[in-house]
Amino acid sequence: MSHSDKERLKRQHQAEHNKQRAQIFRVSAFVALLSLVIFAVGYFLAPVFAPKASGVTQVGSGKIINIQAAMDGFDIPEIRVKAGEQITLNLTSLDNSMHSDGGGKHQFAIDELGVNLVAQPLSSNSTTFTATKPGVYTFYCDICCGGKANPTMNGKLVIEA
Ligand SMILES: [Cu+2]
Repeated sequence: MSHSDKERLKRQHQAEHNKQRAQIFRVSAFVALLSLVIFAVGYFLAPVFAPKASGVTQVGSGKIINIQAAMDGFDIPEIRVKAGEQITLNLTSLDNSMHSDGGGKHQFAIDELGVNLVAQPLSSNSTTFTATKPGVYTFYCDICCGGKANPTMNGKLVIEA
């Protein structure tokens, strides 16, 4: 093998190597772009498919209440607890900040019990209180669409003796 043959072979090798690298780069760029698209789609659709994590759970001698609010009201119209129970209330707003009415915030207030909780758009907020006196209490949101007077934006907390 002459010197020039060796040189030619080396150049061929180099060219092959560069081609491979370019291809790896193209594949990586494609995978990166694809990941970004999948992430973006997932990010924007997540609230739509998010599990409805609302409900009332007994924990020891208290209750955890997960309640969600949107423009069409609270997803639990009536909550039953027992007098003396410690209540942890988690309020989630399902609306985003693009809502002109209330800016996507929702409230959970019970005047008689001094409960006044506000959840920011697409966020949760929580508070704890003790269910003292048995009775039927109205909880409401006074932030959005007609507020307190809107029949969908309120519900009942029943404290059983
Ligand atoms: Cu509201």
